[in-house]
Amino acid sequence: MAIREILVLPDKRLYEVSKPVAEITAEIRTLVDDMYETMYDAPGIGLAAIQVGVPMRVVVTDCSPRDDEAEPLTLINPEILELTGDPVPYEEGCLSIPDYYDEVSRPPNARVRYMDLDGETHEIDVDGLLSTCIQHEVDHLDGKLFIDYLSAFKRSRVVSKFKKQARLRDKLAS
Ligand code: GNR
Ligand code: NI
Repeated sequence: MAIREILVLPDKRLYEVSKPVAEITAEIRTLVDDMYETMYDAPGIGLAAIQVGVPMRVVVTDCSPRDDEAEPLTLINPEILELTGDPVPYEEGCLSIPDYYDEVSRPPNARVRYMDLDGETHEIDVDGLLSTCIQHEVDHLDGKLFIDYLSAFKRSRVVSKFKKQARLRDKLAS
């Protein structure tokens, strides 16, 4: 297992649409192992493969409360079948947009279809934090970030800040 580097804004790969997994290969299993290690190390409650630079429809989550037993959930090719309920605001963050948090309103209930690492298809109903997390991760697979739900003004301010940081990093490294 290995901790992989997490892409951060303004990395353009974060806007790529990820491809479905056709077959669960050894590479996919290694990717999933590494994604858990990377997510727990960060720490975060979810991670999409594109955040480690792999444009495949693979997500890992663990929304269990701190100090409770781990509840890892691996979703291959997740699909949101239905979203219900009046949108509820929640303060979101993203490992690819470090140290920035803002409120996003999403429907509270989701029906999700996904495949596990054994190739079995499941359909589950989720709510609460897990619903928010899965919606956030499936957005990543479609090249969408939580800041895309904010006003253009706020979004461009955040993107500009990260572009400036990247320029400074490049300058210091050269
Ligand atoms: O760790 C994370 N926390 C979080 C909090 C509120 C809503 C979504 C998330 S997901 C985020 C990890 C991440 O960036 N996943 O893509
Ligand atoms: Ni994220």
